[in-house]
Formats: sequence, C-alpha cells, structure tokens
Amino acid sequence: MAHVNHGKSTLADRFLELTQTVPANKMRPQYLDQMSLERELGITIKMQPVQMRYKIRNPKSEILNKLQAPNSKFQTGLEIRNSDLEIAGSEYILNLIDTPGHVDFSYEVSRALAAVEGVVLLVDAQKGIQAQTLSHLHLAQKQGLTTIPAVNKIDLPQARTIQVKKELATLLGVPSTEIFEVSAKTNQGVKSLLEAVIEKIPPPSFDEGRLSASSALVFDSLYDAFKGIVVHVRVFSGTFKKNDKIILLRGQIKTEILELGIFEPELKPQPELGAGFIGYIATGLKEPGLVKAGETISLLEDFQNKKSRPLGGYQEPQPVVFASFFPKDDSDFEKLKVALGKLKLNDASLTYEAERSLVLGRGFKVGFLGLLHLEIISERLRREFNLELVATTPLVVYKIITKQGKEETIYSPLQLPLGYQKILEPWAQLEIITPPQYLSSVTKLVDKNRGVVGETKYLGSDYLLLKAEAPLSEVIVNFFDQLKSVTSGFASMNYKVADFRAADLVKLDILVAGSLVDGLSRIVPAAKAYLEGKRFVKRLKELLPPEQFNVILQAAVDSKIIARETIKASRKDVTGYLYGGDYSRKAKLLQKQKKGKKELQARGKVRLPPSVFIKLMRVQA
Ligand SMILES: Nc1nc2c(ncn2[C@@H]2O[C@H](COP(=O)(O)OP(=O)(O)O)[C@@H](O)[C@H]2O)c(=O)[nH]1
Ligand SMILES: [Mg+2]
Repeated sequence: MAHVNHGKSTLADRFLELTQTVPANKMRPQYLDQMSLERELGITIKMQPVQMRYKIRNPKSEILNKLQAPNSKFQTGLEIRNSDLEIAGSEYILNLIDTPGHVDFSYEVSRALAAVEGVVLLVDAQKGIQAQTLSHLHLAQKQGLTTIPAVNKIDLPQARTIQVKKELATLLGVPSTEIFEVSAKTNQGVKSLLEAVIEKIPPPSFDEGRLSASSALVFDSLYDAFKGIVVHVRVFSGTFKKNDKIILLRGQIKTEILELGIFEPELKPQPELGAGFIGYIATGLKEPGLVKAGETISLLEDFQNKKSRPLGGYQEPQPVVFASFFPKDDSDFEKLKVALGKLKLNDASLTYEAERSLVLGRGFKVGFLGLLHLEIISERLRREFNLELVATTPLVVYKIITKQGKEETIYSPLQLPLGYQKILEPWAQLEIITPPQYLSSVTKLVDKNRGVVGETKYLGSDYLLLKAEAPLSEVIVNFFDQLKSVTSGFASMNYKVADFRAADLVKLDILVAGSLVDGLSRIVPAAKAYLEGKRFVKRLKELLPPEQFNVILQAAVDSKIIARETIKASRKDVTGYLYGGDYSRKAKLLQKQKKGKKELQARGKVRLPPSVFIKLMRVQA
C-alpha cells in the first residue's frame, strides 16, 4: 500500500517476474491494473489479488524458526515440517493484493487489509510521506498487521532516499536501518524485499478449534454471465471444494460451488481452497443483490451442525457526494438497475436508491466516495453496460431544521421546502502534508474555502502535517487541485466527514431556455451566490453545444435572475441538399424546421450527459 503513484503496481510487476507468475512474453507495465479504464488513466481503481510462488535457495535460520510454529499448514497437500525446512529450496506461496492509492478508493484498501497478514508500505523517494501513506498506515496498524516499510524510486536523480528513510523511521518508531531501499524500475533491492516479506510477515495461523468450522471472508466480487456471482475470498478455516454445498451466513443464502480457484491474476480453477488461501468461488447465484462484501461463507454441513460463526465483516462506507443518474432513454431504466447491481458487486462502496424526477424521468440517486469515484462509475456504466446517462449536479448531503424545529436530511436542492429555520452543511476534517515553505499559502487556501486551520506537526525536517477543517462541499470540488497548484504539486491531503454545522446558504437555480433544469440546482453560500451563478452560466455556455435556436442561460436565487448568457443559434441548412427547382419542398422543409425549433424551445429540454456535470463541478471558485 502507498499514496497514489508511489509505485505499487510497478513493484508488483517485479514480484510477478521474480516469481515467474506471468510469462515474460505476456508481461506489460502495471500488469495488475487489469481494467481498460485503469490503464488509460494510469491509476489503480480496483484492488487485485494474485498468487505467487517463490523458492528461497538459502533460507535464513530466522525464517526456519518462524515457520516451525505449530499449525503452519498453509498449503493443501504441503505440510511444513521441520524436515521439509532442512532442505534448501523451500517453496513459499504468497498472496499479494495490489491496492489503489487515491483517497476515493480507501475502502478498497481497508477491505484488502482484512484478507492479509501484513503489508509493504511503499514511499516514493522523491515525494516522501504523503497523506495516504499516513491514512493507510493507520488502517494497517488498526488491523494489527506486520508492516514492512520501503522507499521506492531510489534510482531517481532527485531521490531523497536518506531523508525519506529518516522520516519513515520516525513515523514508525523504528531505526532507519529497517527501512528497505528499492527501485521498482531497475529492480534494485526488490529480491531482498520479497524475501523480507517471507521472513517478517507471519504465515496464516489457524485456531485448531475452528479448523473444522469452515469460514471464508468475502472481500470483493464480480459478476460473470456464466458463473454468476464470483466472490473473492480469504479462507480463514476449513477447506472448500468444487460442488460443496455452502451458505452465506449473513444473507442465509444456500448454494453450491460451481468452480473455485486462485488468481494468477486471471482466474485459475483448483480442486480446493484451504485455510490461509486467497481465491475465488463461483456461486452460480444470478441475483446481484444477494452478496455483500464482508459476508462469511461456510460449508452448509458445518452450519447445520451449528458450528459456523460469521467473521468480522466490514463497516459500510459513508458516501460523501450524491448525484442522480437517469437513462437518456427512459426504457433503459431496468437496464440501469441491473447494471448498478452488478457494479456494486465489484465496488462495495456504491450505494443507490430509485428516484423519480418530473423532467428526467425514472432514475437512481447514487452515493459516491468522491468526485473521482463518481467519474469512474459513470464511465464504467457507459463502457461496461453501454448506458447513455443524464446526471444531476453532484452534491453533498445537507440537513435542515424545519419551521417546526425538526431535523431533515436533504439529498437534493429540490427537496428544500419553501420555509425552514436553517440549513446545516457537512464539515470535513483534513490532514494536509506539505513542505513547510508552503504553509502560509495552504493556510490562505483553507481560509478562502471557509475553513479553519488547526495544529501543525513536523514529520522529519522536510514536511509538515497540518490539520484543518472546512465545509465538505468546498473540499470535494476543487480544493485538491488548488492545493496542488499553490504547493507546486508537493502537498497531499486526506479528509473525512466530521459533523454538520449551520451556514448562510441559498439555493441557486439554473434556467435553460426559460425553464428550470432540475438537475442543475445547487446549494451555495449566500455570499458566493452571485459570483457562482455568473461563473456557472458562463461555463455552461462553453460546455453546451449550440442548438438551432438561441438558448438563454440564466442563474437565479430566490426566483431573482442574477446572471444571464446566450448561446447563439447554429442554423443548420436543412435545404442544402436540394438543388434549385422544387420550391414547395424547400418551403415545406423550412416550415418543418421552424416547427421543430418551436417545439424544442417550448420544451426547453436540454439534456446533459454526466461529463458536463462533472466539468461544471470543477469550476474554479
Ligand atoms: N524512476 C522510477 N519510476 C518508478 C518506479 N516505480 C514506479 N515508477 C513510476 O511511477 C509511476 C507510478 O507507478 P505505479 O506503479 O502506477 O504507482 P501506484 O499508483 O502506486 O500503483 C509510473 O510512471 C511508474 O513507471 C521506480 O522505482 N523508479
Ligand atoms: Mg497502482
């Protein structure tokens, strides 16, 4: 695990080569980024498990001792006994999960951590400790996982290897000498790091008493047209075989194992999956809603003998931003419903609920962990499910105190009643890591976004950890980009939602061709409403394609117009293909065009794709 871009997927490549998991002719950079979207964006979105085998030629005595622990039977058919360890060249099975590093995908990281014994914490030798280095480390420490710290990219001319090692050592409270130095590019130090994983991370241990009560934790899943729901599991106890009857303990769903196996990283069928293994189980279940991340799978037999106990499971993540998705074609509603169900299997952080809009028809209100998450989901719906969508402006959740003094949650500005006492908005706690020379710029930025700066702490001599609080709506929109720009790209940040606070907020409406576009309304600070409205219609003008008529764009607060722009008509020459003669046909066509324009104008219906909304959200404040 690491902050985004510190080299996790590239280091995984070297491990795959070293262990000959992927043949040389099939190797490509960031091999574990299997989705086309990941490859295009150059970032990891999904965690990806893979099983590797590695032989140590000259095992160190230390390793031998570790493995002599009782019950370290971690491979079916391979029992580690003292005699095995005496022969040089013991083979080890390693289950690796490559994780994403972007803050929007932290839920992926936390689910992966529940399936493993330890982590490699990677830090870029040039960039040093960044926000997700800290937040992920905290997650691993909470799980009590063994952490192996390593500095990556030591080949870079700008590498600050010595300092970064010191920073990491201070953070972890260990001597600098315990920090590994690697280059995932040149392969330097990679072998020692892999061997350290074997040496330092304990093999899976099993509680003898539970060996018979089979249990496997579902940490992820995907939908396959033939195999149904394929769950990704970490087996904690017992052994699962093909055709075994199983039960999902929380959902109380019974089924049979169609197929099971390991990740290479492609699915590779196996006869069985034993305790300690990470692998997949094809359940044959076709209803996507049946399986949730955090489920425990047990053999039906154990359940009937009352031996099965559910494993810890996961906390559901809290969405921070909501947008509504409507199919462009109303008849695609069912298709969208099925698509969201299938996507949720593969993205446990997704939440959604059916919704109806007067203008946009039937759709879903969808919750996301951030704007990048929103962007990824709308893109996956388009690519993987062939859906053309219309979306509403992404918004954080607000609360209002009604006239009667009751507290209500508002997911969309349209839900704002005419009268209310006050609006409360969510606030976020921020952790910003920045070189000290940018402290005043960062403070100014927090201030400009209605936030307040808290305590600061040095992490080594080159970096400061700054705590701050700010309204969530400011944080999710463009705070991060601004932070990057005022610190020349050096700062990073992490945030979590804290509480709700009262603020002077108003509803800003957008009218296109005279009628309100219900998906474009937003809640904004009263003091910023005028400027925001002006910017919004201006940006909208740039984003919308011209129609055959003049389109007037307006912004309004409390039914008062505060800004206006016009998109000039682009008159399509519908008669162009008619040469001379036949005047009456020409006239007819012109007549038809006029009528079409009128209809369009009357309906004022301008449908916006999700990409336009996401761009609108990125308007610089
Ligand atoms: N110079 C150098 N570049 C590296 C090294 N490791 C990774 N990179 C580059 O850093 C970028 C991010 O790598 P990636 O593996 O996708 O990072 P991830 O987001 O942590 O998975 C890519 O352009 C890699 O080629 C390294 O050891 N040295
Ligand atoms: Mg990656």
